[in-house]
Amino acid sequence: MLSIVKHFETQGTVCDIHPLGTGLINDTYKVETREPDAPDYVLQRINHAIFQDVDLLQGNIEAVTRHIRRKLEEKDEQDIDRKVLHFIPAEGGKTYWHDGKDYWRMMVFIPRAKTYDTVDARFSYYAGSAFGNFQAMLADLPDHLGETIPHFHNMEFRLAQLRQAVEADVCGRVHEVAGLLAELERRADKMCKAERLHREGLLPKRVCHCDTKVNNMMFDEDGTVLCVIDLDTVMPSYVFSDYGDFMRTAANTGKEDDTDLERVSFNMEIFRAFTRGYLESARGFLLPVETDNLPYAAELFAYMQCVRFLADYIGGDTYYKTAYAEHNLVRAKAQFKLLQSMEEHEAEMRAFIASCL
Ligand code: GN1
Ligand code: MG
Repeated sequence: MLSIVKHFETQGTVCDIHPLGTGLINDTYKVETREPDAPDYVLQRINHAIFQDVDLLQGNIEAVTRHIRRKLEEKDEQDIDRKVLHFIPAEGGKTYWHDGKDYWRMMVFIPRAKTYDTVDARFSYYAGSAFGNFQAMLADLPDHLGETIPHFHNMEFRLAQLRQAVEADVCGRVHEVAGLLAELERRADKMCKAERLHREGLLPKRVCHCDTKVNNMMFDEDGTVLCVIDLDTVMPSYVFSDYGDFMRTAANTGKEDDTDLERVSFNMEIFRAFTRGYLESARGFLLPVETDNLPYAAELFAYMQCVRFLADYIGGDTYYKTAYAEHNLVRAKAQFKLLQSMEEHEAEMRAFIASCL
């Protein structure tokens, strides 16, 4: 790895490199430097099987970080280097390095920042306003962003993938999951509503983050949000993506891969706090069709993630990193339990959103 780092324009002498974070896709390392005035760095091996067009990927990320940096400068923000990611140029002038086999990139490590896998109501409120703000800052992005993963949050496409996996049944796992598959099919039509609204010209695509897991956000020591990280999936999507994925990850009383379904349920306190923050910063640009459908957005992302984990399980675990044989199945079941709990709270969600507006 040291030989990889040498191709980037970094400062200081590297004294340690160790794994960082819990992402399911890329491999991430922290690179520490000896000199106190040299920054530490984050080194990532980009999962090239998933992000096949690395040039488009980094082009998107550069456009987004450049735009946010300019916005922060215009607002005279302090501490800008901790509020937007800074990618390091590599030999050849790109922000990635291809070693013949793997693609690598480096960014400056943001000091004294924390990530969390679970957050309380106060942090959720900050997170809501940060993601609303992120979308608002990118509303006038001049560059056109490509889809780094084609059809990424397209529910019709994800269902088609699941059905193909079921049809092929390469591991003979379909019979074990017949009950869950039937529950998913029963909801399929309702869950494809966003695609229908878009085709009818009623629902716009905007620049979204598309991976608003709670641990993709950096918090300062006082709990305020510094910035949003993991920008690989920033692309045009429905605002439902960002609202829904945060609900799915932060407003779950259990874990994404909880083996005890009793622990999994929808946390209304987190829902309320995040929604309040999000609507405060995003209501200026949101259309009624977007705010009306936020309860659907929450359900959609638990549902979509269940479909994706289950398709990967049936297909032989080729996409997500897994720690044991049934891991994707456990994840799918936990997401389904979360969905059921959200469904029970649908009317309550609707009433709260109306009260915020
Ligand atoms: C992946 O890399 P990570 O862990 O932030 C995935 C998301 C899923 C998530 C499920 C590119 O995100 O879409 O929601 O796992 N990212 C990609 O935990 O597929
Ligand atoms: Mg991540």
